[in-house]
Amino acid sequence: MAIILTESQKGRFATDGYLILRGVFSGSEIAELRDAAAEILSRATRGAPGVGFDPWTKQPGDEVNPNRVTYLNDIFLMHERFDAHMRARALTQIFCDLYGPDINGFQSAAVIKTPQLNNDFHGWHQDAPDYVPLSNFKNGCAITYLHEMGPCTGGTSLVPRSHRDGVFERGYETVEGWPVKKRVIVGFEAYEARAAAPEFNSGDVLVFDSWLMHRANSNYTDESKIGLINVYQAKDCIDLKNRNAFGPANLPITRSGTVLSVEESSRLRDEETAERNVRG
Ligand SMILES: O=C(O)CCC(=O)C(=O)O
Repeated sequence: MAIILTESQKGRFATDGYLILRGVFSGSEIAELRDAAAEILSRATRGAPGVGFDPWTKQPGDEVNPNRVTYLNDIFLMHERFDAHMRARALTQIFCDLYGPDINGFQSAAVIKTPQLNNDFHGWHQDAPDYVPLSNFKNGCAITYLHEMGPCTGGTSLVPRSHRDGVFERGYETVEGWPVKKRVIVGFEAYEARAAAPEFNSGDVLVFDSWLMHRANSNYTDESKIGLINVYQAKDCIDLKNRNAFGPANLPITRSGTVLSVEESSRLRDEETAERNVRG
């Protein structure tokens, strides 16, 4: 179901830096996405390059995620259901409403909070430090929740209105007894009291500006909780140093508000890349 954002929702996104859209995907769509996730998670074995694994234990995980994968990139290349999800009108319309009719892909990933995962090491962060310099602010993320997920069950916390205060320095702290360092935002104390930890239902979508401070929560349940990450940017938001190494980098997804097919996207990316190279 494509949602047309109201002026009030667009205003809230501009002011708060995020929107929560309820029931965007139906039960049957979520069931298909969960099946596709189980398929690719069963193939991701510990040590595979570019894949994140639960740092706390090497014990087997649950049925859908036996190897305790926590992070998987470029899932649109691993399963056609995730390519279709990246092009879903329900997601692309949101970004056309926010950024205009020509939208490119930027990232297509899955974040999995494994059973009993203490995710505090993941830490408060902004995504923008990994992306800048960009030529404008028209870059944002949609998380599609495949399960009920909240403050202690693998949801996402965020700090409303933290997105236009700049790109903050990132730090990494050693915590005694932890297998990995804890990621932090330097200066976060000034924001902590404003943090919110919403409850999400399966099929809900969180849309947030890539400069917004946020965190992936711990999961104190016995089942893996899966969120799909789709980052998009406007065609006129230029990755000035070509830093984006994800598969959807510069991949046209909509043009003039129309969703492109896999073939159209790839042909147009080649054409636009050739044009950019000619212009230098
Ligand atoms: O999975 C989440 O809840 C948040 C994901 C996240 O923080 C990220 O990918 O940057």
